[in-house]
Amino acid sequence: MVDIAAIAERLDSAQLNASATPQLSEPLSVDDAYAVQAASMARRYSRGERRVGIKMGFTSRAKMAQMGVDEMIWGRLTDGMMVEDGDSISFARYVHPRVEPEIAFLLKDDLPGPVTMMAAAAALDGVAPALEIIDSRYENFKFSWTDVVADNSSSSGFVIGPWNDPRQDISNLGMLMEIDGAPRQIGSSAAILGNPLRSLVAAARLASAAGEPLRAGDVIMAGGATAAEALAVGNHVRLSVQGLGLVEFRVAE
Ligand code: 0L1
Ligand code: MG
Repeated sequence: MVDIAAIAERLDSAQLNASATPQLSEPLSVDDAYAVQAASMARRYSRGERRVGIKMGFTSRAKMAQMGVDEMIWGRLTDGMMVEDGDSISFARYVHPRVEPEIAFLLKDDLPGPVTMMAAAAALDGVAPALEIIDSRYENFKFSWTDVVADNSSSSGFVIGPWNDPRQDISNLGMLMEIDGAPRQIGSSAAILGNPLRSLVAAARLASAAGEPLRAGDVIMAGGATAAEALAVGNHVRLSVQGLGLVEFRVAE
């Protein structure tokens, strides 16, 4: 019998103390993995953090290939993970952070799933360029599919740029992620399931199936469009998305 609470406590402590934990010794079922995620997030909520949305993961071939998995995942976002556009993060608060270029959505209406792409688009208040800071709590950033789900899908931080009018075609926007002024990842929003809106549709379905349907005001991160890049103290990360603008942050000690 899997001890959901004990694994949740272990992953939560690894996140709180910014210290890696060994890979789990027993394989988890998908249901157990999401139960661990929910239990570890309940610990964060009990410390005062508030759920502000969800993130989708492994929605692009580049991310699946980088991490050796082939199915999407999701995780919860809290206000404690929010980083203001242009601010600095403290490297010491993370185990081995990485950054990846994304598209973020803001909902103006509740969006219980399953939904069509048209209904998902109609529920949008805004769309923005965004950077996700991921940080696996497992040693060497190595995990199985269910282990990363248990670890809240490596959610760690997110930075959102300017909100734009969602009534535009976002299916194939050029994305350039620079670190310290040098191009590090170049891609297209099309890498995210052919159109990031499909990730929102999947988010609505998965969140509803978990009994936490998407609500007005929620932020949804669509998933990395390219592979992620490791962060180091002193880095300045900047993402430019065609037609949506810029988002950036710095890495301090
Ligand atoms: O956006 C993504 O595809 C991130 C997946 C998070 C899991 C990870 O790569 O650690
Ligand atoms: Mg991501």
